Amino acid sequence: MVNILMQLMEALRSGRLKVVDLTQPLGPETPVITLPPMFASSPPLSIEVISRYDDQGPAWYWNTLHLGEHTGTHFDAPVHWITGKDLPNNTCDTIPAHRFIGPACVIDVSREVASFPDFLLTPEHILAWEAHHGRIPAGSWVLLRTDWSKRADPEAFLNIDEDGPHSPGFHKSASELLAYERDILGVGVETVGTDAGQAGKFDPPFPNHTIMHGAGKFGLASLCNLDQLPPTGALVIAAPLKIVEGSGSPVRVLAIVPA
Ligand code: 23J
Ligand code: MN
Repeated sequence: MVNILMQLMEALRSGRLKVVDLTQPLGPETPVITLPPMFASSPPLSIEVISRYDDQGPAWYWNTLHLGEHTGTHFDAPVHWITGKDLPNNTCDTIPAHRFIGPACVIDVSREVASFPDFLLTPEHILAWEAHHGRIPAGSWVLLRTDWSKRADPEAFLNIDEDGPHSPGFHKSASELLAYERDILGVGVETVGTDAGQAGKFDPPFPNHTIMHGAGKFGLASLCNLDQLPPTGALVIAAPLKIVEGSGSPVRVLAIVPA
C-alpha cells in the first residue's frame, strides 16, 4: 500500500498524472444565485484589507471575507435541504472526510445544451452513458459537463429573462436514478446551482436538491474545466471547509487525471 502512494507521487512529479483545477476564481464579481424575490438572497463576496505591509501591519498582508456559504465553486451538504435536515453526519463539519474523494463519471451533454439552455438530463442519457463507459461505480462523483462555465460574462452565466434563470440541470427521474439506484457521493455541475434555472417551478421545486440531499448525497456547483476530464478515470477531491453546522462551503475542487 505504501508503494501505491509512492507511485502516485512519482506519477504526479513526472507529469504522467496531472492535476486539473475544477474551481472558478472567487472574487467580488463571482456570480451568485438569484432566487425569486420573496426569498432571502445570498450576498456576493466582499473583501476588506486588514493590513497590507502598512501601519495596520507593517510586514504582513491579510483580508477579511464576507460571503455566503454557497458562493462560487462550492459544496452542498445534505443539511442544506429540508429533506436532509435529520440525516446523520449531514453538515460540513461532520461528514467523514473520505467521502470527499472519489472517481469522476463525466456525462457530456454540451452539444444538447448548446442548442437548448433549459436541457434536463434524463435516465435515458445516464443509461446510454453507462452502455459506453460501464456502470457508475459506488462512491463516484457524477459530473454533468455542459460547457456552461465557458459563459465568462456573469449575465450570460446566470441567463435571466422575464421568467427567471435559464440553465441546464437534472430531470427529477435522473436525480432519483443517481440517488437511489447508484451509490454516488453526489453530483457536480458547471451552473450556479445543482438544479436547472427554471427548477423553482418544477414539482417538487428544486428536485435535484430535494432528492440528492434527502438521500444524503452532496452537490458541487460552479465547476469549470470539465472538458479537460476523461469520461472515466479521473479522481476528484472536493473537501469543504469544516464549518460548524455548515450547509455548504466554497471549495477548491481538484481532479487527478492521466496526462
Ligand atoms: C437555495 C435555494 C435554491 C437553490 C440553491 C440554494 C442553490 O442552488 C445552492 O447553492 O445550493 S437552487
Ligand atoms: Mn449550494
